[in-house]
Amino acid sequence: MPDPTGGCSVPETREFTDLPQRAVRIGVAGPVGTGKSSLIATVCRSLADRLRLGVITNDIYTDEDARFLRAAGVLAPELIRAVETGACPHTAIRDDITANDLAVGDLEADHGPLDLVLVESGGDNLTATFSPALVDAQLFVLDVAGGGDVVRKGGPGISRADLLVINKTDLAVHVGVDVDRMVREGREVRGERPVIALSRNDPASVDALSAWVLGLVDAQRAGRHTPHDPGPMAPHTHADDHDHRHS
Ligand SMILES: Nc1nc2c(ncn2[C@@H]2O[C@H](COP(=O)(O)OP(=O)(O)O)[C@@H](O)[C@H]2O)c(=O)[nH]1
Ligand SMILES: [Mg+2]
Repeated sequence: MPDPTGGCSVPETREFTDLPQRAVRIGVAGPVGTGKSSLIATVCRSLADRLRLGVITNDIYTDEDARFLRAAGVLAPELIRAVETGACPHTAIRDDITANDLAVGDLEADHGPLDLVLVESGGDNLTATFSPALVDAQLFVLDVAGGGDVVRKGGPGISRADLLVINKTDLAVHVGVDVDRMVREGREVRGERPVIALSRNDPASVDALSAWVLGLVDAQRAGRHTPHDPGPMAPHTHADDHDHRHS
């Protein structure tokens, strides 16, 4: 009787539930200096005893953020990896996510299983958002020192990231900014999407951020969270690079 498999071995059927669970991925975007690396350090300090964490940083020319986080001692150094984008940061988190996707995959392969990988965008302007193909959810970080009007300047991250963070609220009194107003203006443009006023020196606000992260991880695991695209940046070109266009 002929071999019905034609000599090929038939792979064992695997239940969906047998598949290894991949880490939930959260992207952290926002302008340079708003406190993205510090926020990641805060989340790691707060949740390292509850989640197996990893971090991928993006810098244009260096691995500065990865070195900062390793020096801060928030995770074992091998759980923090840098991607040098070599190009405008939004390219690596949205237009061609290959380097970041591989970095997360390699980190999990080498040190997994992990529960959560935080991906920090190289600081860009108000237009940069992550592709939902790279991260399951994303937060957008502004700070009070950037000015009380910055929420009103809008953009896809401010309006539609899964979470908007108004950071460094401890500085508000020094820079004459009304935090409540910034939060209110954020809520006005974001509808149901949450806004957190954060300072790393304010434990209640750190607890709120940690609760959001844990809720997101739970929702993603339970299939209750659908990654969504905050939307593209406005079409633009780079004046000194005629082949580089985003539409
Ligand atoms: N006062 C204050 N400073 C902060 C806070 N978070 C971050 N910073 C400072 O803001 C600066 C930029 O932070 P960093 O995390 O490197 O920003 P990134 O460029 O967005 O990653 C650093 O000097 C931080 O120490 C905060 O909650 N309060
Ligand atoms: Mg940083």
